[in-house]
Amino acid sequence: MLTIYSQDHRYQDARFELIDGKLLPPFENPRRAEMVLAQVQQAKLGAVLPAQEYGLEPILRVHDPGYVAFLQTAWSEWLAAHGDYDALPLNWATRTMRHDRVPETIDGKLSYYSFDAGTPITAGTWRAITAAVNVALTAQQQMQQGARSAFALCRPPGHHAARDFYGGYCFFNNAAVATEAFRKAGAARVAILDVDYHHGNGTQAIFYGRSDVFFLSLHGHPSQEYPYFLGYEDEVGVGAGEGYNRNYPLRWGTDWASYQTAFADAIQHIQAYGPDVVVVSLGVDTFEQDPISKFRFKREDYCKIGEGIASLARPTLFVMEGGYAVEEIGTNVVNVLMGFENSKK
Ligand code: SS9
Ligand code: ZN
Repeated sequence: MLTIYSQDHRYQDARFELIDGKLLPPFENPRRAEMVLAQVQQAKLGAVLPAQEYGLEPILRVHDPGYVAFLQTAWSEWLAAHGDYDALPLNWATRTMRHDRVPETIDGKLSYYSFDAGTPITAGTWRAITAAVNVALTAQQQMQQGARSAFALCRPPGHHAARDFYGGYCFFNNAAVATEAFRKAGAARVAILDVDYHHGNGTQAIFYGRSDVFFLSLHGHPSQEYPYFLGYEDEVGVGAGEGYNRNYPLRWGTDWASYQTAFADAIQHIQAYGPDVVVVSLGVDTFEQDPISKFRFKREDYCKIGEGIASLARPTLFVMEGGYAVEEIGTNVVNVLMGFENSKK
C-alpha cells in the first residue's frame, strides 16, 4: 500500500495543551506522525510519496470561505494582539446567545470558529493544516489513477472539524476533503467509516443531509466522552441524508469482544450501501494504553479492523486521525494496514 507523507506537519507544534485543568506538553505532537512513518518503513508497507499542492479550491468544497480566511490570518492577528503565545479561545456562544454575528477581533473570532480550548493555533498551524489536506488529496489522486488503496498519513487530524469550526486538534477535515474529491472525480457513493475513539462530529455534520456520503462512526459514548454533544445512536441523517448516518456509541472499558458486534454491523451496512470508495478515518486512540481514552484495544485487535475493512473488497483510502500512545501508535496503525493488505484477495 502507498503512503503519502509531508514533513510540514511539524509546523503544528504547540507549546501547551489545556487538558484536565493542566497546561501540559501537547498529546497531539509531531512525534506521532514520525512514529507512524517509521513503522510504515520498518514494516515495508510500500512506497512513501510526498504530497502535491492542490490550493484552496478543494478545501472550499467542504469549508466555509470565512472560516478558511480566519484560519489563514488567525496567527498574525493573535500575535499582533497578544504576542508569541499559543492562540486559544476562552468563551463560546451557548444557549440563549447569538450565533449570527462574527466578531471583528481575534479573540471573538477564535471563540466563534472553535468548540474547545484544547486546539492551539500557532505560527505554523496554517502551513501544517494545508499540508495535511494535500496529503489526503495526493492519496485520493493516486487512487483515481488506479491504486486500490492508499494511506494518507495526515497530521493534524481532521474528523472533529466541521464546515466552519475547529476543535479536537482538527482544523480542516482531511477525510471530508478527500471524499469530495472522490465525488468530483466521479464516485457516486462514498462510505466513511470512522474508527477513531472519538465521535467524528465534524464529518457527520458535513454530510448529514446527504445520501451520496454514508457516515458511520464507532466511538466513546457521548454521555461519557468528548465531544459530548454529538454521536448518539438516534442521529440517522436528515432530509435526503436520512438513513445515511450511523453511530455506534460504546461505553468506557469497551474491548474488542464488546466492539466487534457493532463493527460487524457497520461493515454489513457499508456492504449493503455498495460504495464506490471507502474512506477510513483511522484513529488508534482505542488502544488500552492511550493516555486520553478509555477503550481497551490490544495491538493485535488492529489487524482485525484491517481484515474487516478488507472484506468489503472496495477501493479504500485510510486517513490518519487520532492516537496518543506515541510509542505504540505506529505499530497499531500498521497493524490495521497490514491486516487489510494480508487479507484482501
Ligand atoms: C480528554 C480531552 C480530550 C480532545 C481530544 C481530541 C481527540 C482527537 N479528557 N480533548 S482524535
Ligand atoms: Zn480521537
